[in-house]
Amino acid sequence: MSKKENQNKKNEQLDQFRVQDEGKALTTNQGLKMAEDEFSLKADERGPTLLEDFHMREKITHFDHERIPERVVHARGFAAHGDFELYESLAPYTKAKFLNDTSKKTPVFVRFSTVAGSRGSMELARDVRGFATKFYTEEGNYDLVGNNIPVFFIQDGIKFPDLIHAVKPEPHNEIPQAQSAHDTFWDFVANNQETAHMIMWHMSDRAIPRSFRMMEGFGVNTFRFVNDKGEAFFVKFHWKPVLGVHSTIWDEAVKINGADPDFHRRDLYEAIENGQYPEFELGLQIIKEEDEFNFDFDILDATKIWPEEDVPVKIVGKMTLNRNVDNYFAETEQVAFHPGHVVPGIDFTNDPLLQGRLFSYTDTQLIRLGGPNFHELPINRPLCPFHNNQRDGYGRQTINSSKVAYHKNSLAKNTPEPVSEAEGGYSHYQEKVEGRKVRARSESFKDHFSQAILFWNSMSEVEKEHIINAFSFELGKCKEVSVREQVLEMFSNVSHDLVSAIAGNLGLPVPDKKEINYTKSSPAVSQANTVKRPATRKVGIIAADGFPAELNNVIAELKGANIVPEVISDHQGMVKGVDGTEITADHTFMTAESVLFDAILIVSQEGNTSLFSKEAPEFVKEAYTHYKPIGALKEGASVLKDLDISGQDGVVVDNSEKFIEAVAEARFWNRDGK
Ligand code: HDD
Repeated sequence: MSKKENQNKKNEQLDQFRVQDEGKALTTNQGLKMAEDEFSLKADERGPTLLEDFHMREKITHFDHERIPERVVHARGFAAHGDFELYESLAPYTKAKFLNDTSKKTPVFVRFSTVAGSRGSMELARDVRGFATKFYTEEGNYDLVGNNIPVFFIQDGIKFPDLIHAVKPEPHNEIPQAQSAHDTFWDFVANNQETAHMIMWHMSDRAIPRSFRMMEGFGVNTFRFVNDKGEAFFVKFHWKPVLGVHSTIWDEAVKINGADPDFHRRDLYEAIENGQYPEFELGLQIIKEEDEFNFDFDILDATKIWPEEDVPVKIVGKMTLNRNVDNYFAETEQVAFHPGHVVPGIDFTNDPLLQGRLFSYTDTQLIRLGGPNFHELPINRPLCPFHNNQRDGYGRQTINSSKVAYHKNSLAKNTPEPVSEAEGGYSHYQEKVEGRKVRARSESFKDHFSQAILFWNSMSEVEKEHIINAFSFELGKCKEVSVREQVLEMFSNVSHDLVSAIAGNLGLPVPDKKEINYTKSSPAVSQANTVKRPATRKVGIIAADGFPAELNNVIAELKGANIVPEVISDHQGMVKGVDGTEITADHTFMTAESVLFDAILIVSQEGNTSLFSKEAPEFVKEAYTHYKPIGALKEGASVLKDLDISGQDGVVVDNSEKFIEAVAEARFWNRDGK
């Protein structure tokens, strides 16, 4: 469904490279049709294979070389194509054409990822999520390479290898995979206290998103906009998901990893295939140059947010993801992002983390994609023409037919020729820089705790409880007591309540109160204040043969609210209602788990098998303990009675309108008198 109808210029370009092998004759890579593909060439039927067998050699050699190095970070990811539309011209701030012309759609390719795990790791790891967008603009590719958390662990790019060495599996035994819950990570945290603010986010629900479609994205670093008058502005980029920001809870995440390690990619893939296209609005925070020093933090420090209440986020456009890739390797694995891929009107600042990033990304593509021509891979090609004097290298595709490959020249009339700024040539913003060459951190970067406190102050009670649990889990997995103690010491600078609760869980003494009195909060960072919609939520309907006729209407109503109902029964195939109507069972209790659904609607109390009467209440109970909406239709209500949950928050009987409202609410934290 998503495929052909969502054509854009990038996909037209990719069409030139798409190959359909189905229905074709088998050939070698040289185009030679082969008469046999099952048997190697042998000296006699039972004899040795011959070196002469070019077909076997080619086939096996290619197979032997199929793998490329995975990304050193963000190895596990999933991507989709889409379009970006601009709501209003941003000409007063930037001359970037794709941000000036509201009549144009810009093709995009977005890759979401986890950070620490390797390419085959589970997706519901407690981790930061990458959110990288490539805009194929008429002026060249612009990459916004962000995360789902607005701040970062470190302030200077030179520390990135240290951070990653600490969080990756420990080198002596390569344990644990895709987890920060181990000694080296927390040792790094306690000994590099600039991590404090990021760790608060990392221990929050943000690190276990419900869906890639329900996360915010942030450019994190401070960039610069330049308009056509040469005026510059500091800018931070935001992506706001139209469905709001939602998370799983830890117990659920752990179980999802077992039930469906591909949970997030499946969710994105299916949403796009179903035509429920994920949408994200682009937001900008803009600070005038003259206001650079008007904040109680340094606006170039990537461990700081610009609180939205102080610097409002201006919503300027929308991105819609509407097409899945045709080939994971060719597109998702080979896409190469770089925060240094900019267009006129977008420039860098002296944010020292950004400066480090500007080196790293090309460098890593060289090893990962095997040479300097990765820009020629179909997914990485700009939509506009590109010409320069760079030549040769592994895998070169273009045939540059001129004999001139140098500048300046007379033989090609001095072309390819640099273009003036007025004609669209990129020209770096002429920032005045003065100072001494030093290896140092600015004094203005040394407050590591105020915004960590701000984050804590902004959390709801439930969010605070989750943060305490996350710290207690992570530190509880650390073997070294000294590491646990150092972390407690460190976070006593953030909240005495927080460390007291964690220390209680760890059975350790509570450190002295050290926190400064910082009362500011930012409601925008709490997920309690997010948008809530029923759309695209997945409802598991437990129904057996003989289900009541009303179910058909309920399913229609759920679909009307853009909810995705899936039927679970004691057998697959068709399930028959009392009135003779049939619905398809998408799952049995063997193929589905309660944690894979946003809500459960129980319709039948018993099915044909004893498994039904055992599993159906289990499904409901588990969803209930995860604070999810529970609906019951007709005899399903007796399951609620048996479980003693009737009348609890978010438990709805025979009322589909109320049930849909509950699905939108998603979690009911006040159950059981809490
Ligand atoms: Fe990075 C990949 C995001 C700091 C070095 N980074 C990578 C990806 C994302 C980010 C989303 C995956 C892109 C994809 O899907 O292919 N990185 C960030 C953010 C950062 C950040 C938001 C902080 C603001 N990164 C950062 C630093 C360095 C790197 C400080 C090194 C000095 N990042 C890399 C890399 C990667 C990468 C090694 C690995 C694969 C790749 O680039 O293409 O160059």
